[in-house]
Amino acid sequence: MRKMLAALLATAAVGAGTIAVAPQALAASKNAMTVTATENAYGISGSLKPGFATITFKNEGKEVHVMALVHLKKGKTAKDFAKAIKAGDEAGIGKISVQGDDAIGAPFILTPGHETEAVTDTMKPGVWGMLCFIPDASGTPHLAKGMYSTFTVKGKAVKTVPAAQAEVTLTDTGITVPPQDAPSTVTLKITNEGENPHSFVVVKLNGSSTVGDLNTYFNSTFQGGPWPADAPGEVVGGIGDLKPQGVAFLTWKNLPAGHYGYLSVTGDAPDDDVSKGLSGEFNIS
Ligand SMILES: [Cu+2]
Repeated sequence: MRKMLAALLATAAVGAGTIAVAPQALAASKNAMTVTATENAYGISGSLKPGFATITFKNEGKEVHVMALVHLKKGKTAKDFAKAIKAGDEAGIGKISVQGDDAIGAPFILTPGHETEAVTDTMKPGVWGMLCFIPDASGTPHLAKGMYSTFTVKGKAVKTVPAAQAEVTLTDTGITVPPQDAPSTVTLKITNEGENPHSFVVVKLNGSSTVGDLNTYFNSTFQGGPWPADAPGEVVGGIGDLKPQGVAFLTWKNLPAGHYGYLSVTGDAPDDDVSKGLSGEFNIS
């Protein structure tokens, strides 16, 4: 668990940016699912087909929550998933899942009071499991308290490609973002040009805190339970692992002006993505 946590908020160099594309409205999509996290459960509304699918993740609780996804192997069911969770069998969950299928750039982690939206076109049909491994104040992972669920992806693939106003590129050694301040509402097209999966998590930094301060806080100081008001920052959005050559679209809406950071939370220290340069800071004006 400590290792999984370490993988979470792991940070550096920012290259020159790209941007362009006139702002366009995101095409209305009916292929959408909303996941609402509280202590300690998920509320899921909507359903997903393959193709371009919108996943909205909301944290309406007092603690940090993640929606980690696994794609169950053909023939494996919600019952098999629940059995492995109840047994506390991390390896068992791995055994019934298709390795690598989860690196789709879906929403991943949020601190309380935030909401994020991502569009991915790489969800394969079948049963998907969702779980939260963040610990409560006593160190018990939320999944052991019932924070897991399943949903099914089925039907005809949706081909509507979202419009984006800016681009972010992930590589194995850095993240390239537009050089200028970001708007309070935007859709980013995120492409992984590296040879390994990477993630893109967006944080709001408090006071003079840096993205490194928040990363260290999460990995070393935070022990679970309610997210403290005096933490170096908050996780306001982003996507989890995105496979090489993968593309995902991340939307944030009405984020307040301020100082922000981004980081890939993929990998375990000392080989985590932050140590390899995948983090940086920006302003929303
Ligand atoms: Cu949780």
